[in-house]
Amino acid sequence: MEEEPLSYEEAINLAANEMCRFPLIEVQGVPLMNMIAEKWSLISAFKPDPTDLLVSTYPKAGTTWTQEIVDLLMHNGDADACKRAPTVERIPFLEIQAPPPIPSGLELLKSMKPPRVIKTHLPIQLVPQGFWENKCKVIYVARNAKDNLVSYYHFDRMNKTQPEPGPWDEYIQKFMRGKLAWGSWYDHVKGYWRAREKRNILYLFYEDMKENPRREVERIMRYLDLSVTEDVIDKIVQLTSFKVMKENPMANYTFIPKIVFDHTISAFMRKGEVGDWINHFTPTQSQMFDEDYARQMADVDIPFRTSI
Ligand code: PPS
Repeated sequence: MEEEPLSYEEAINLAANEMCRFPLIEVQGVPLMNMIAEKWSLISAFKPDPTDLLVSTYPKAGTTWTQEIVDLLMHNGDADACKRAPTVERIPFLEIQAPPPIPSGLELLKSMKPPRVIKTHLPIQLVPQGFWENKCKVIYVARNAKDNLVSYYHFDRMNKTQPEPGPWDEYIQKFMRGKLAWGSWYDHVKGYWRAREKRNILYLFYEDMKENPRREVERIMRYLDLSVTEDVIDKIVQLTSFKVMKENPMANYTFIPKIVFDHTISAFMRKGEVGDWINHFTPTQSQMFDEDYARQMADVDIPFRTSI
């Protein structure tokens, strides 16, 4: 007897259940979701076009915000044009391999003509060589370690494709040891920092974007060799404020089914602040973290701010 085909909802549930909480597998010492590790040779062989732009971050550092700014700049502030599809369909996530409706980055890239904006969380040593050979522009966004860690913790609670975060205290340890998906925050921010001049990387800070979004939008505009009017810049600043993006279904990730991203546990657009770490770290945890931070960051001077 022929089996009844699965409904869309059933297929998503099955896919999500089967692929729920992917284990991490190391690729060149960097833990990645197993679905990514399995496709690694294809991902690292990806050849971008010289006109493609890479937006790179450690997870939860301000990727979606920056993607929205870039998309709006490229569409002269046209809000409707930037609502043509959810972020993951407008801007392929290079390495992602996840349950539907999240499209595979490589598949999506095949269907799009350059110039494309491409998202990645890969540390610099894993970025496909083609990006450097073709001298692609790269925007890197970094966020202070404590807020980045807090945001990642809440994301791992609601995102059913990544390993369980476990208790907060243990999560801090995992972050410090680089055991979370996409590896060490410390190596990530240092890698791009050291390469920024040689590789013409625009290195931005989440804290600067919060402090003066207009200044940072203009910085991105200049880097992209674009020119938009003052009014359009004002409009972009307004459209990419936390409040507006939180309500934008094409930017707030609510299109992803609850079985994959459970916003009732924690919203993707959670707080969008600098300094929320203070509500999570106990004084003892904060001191221990700071001492370890000083050791891990002793060989570099990156001007991170944990408050503004
Ligand atoms: S991801 O999954 O790695 O792509 O996540 P990412 O977009 O890098 O980071 C999500 C955090 O960024 C906050 N966010 C914003 N903050 C300020 N303004 C705007 N417009 C904005 N958009 C997203 C989002 O709320 C997450 O941070 P937390 O601290 O968890 O709120």
